[in-house]
Amino acid sequence: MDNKNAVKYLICEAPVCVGSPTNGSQWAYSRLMQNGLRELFGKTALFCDFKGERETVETEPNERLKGLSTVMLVNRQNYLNMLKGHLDGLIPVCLGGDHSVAMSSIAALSDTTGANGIAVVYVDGHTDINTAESSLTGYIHGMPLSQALGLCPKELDIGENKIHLYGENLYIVGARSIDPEEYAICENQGVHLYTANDVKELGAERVTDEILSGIGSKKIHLSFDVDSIDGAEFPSTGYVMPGGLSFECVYGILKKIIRRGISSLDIVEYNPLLDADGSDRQKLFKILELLK
Ligand SMILES: [Mn+2]
Repeated sequence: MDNKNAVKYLICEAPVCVGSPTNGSQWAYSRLMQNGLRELFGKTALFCDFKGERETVETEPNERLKGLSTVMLVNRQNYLNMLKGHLDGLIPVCLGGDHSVAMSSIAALSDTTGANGIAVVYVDGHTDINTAESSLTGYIHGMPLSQALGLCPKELDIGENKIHLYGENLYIVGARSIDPEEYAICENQGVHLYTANDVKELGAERVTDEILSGIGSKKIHLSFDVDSIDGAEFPSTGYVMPGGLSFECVYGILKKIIRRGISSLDIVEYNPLLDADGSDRQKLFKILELLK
């Protein structure tokens, strides 16, 4: 029987927004804390507030890797926090921040398990698999998956190894904004790509079953970007796009994967500055309840 008082999670704040073009996601964790995050978990979680400077001055503005020094400052600390969670036998949960923080979350699981032993389920409206060369914008939140696959320049290195994940163990779900070069990278790397349309056609149930059977016994890092949900249902994020999955559909996918058992989790790109009435925050809390 589960001990309701046993500590199970380490909730880690990863406050960075400059890996994206939109200000605000760096406040997601503090907004959730102000509204009952600690109470939701009770004694089952420890909390790791971000320590130290949140932003650095970009001494050499880098158009190819925008916000590089701040992105890496936050990722280096997130790596250590997530690593500590794994070493203490907890499930670390990274609350971003923009999606650049997935670089360190994936690296922490990989460095404690071995790249061969992990799979990533990436629920996102984008594929986030641009390299520094293929990116049209230079925003690092569009690159964490190519970084994990070892395709990015050394400025983005994090953790002990260059390659943290193999493409055949990467499952992207719900993408609907995909650059042509990203399709090519997915194909070359053997990535399993289920677009939003694929999910609508096949059904969330079948897609999730396929993914879990492909993953087998590997450890799962689940990375959830709120922009996988249609913009009409979850507008508090940097890219509000139509054609997304319904909240109910995304909730069902996350539920099934969490029930199977995950080793770590990201929740990213929630922007509380765009959520005046708190209705999207309530949706996030519904998702966080799945961890109870
Ligand atoms: Mn993303």
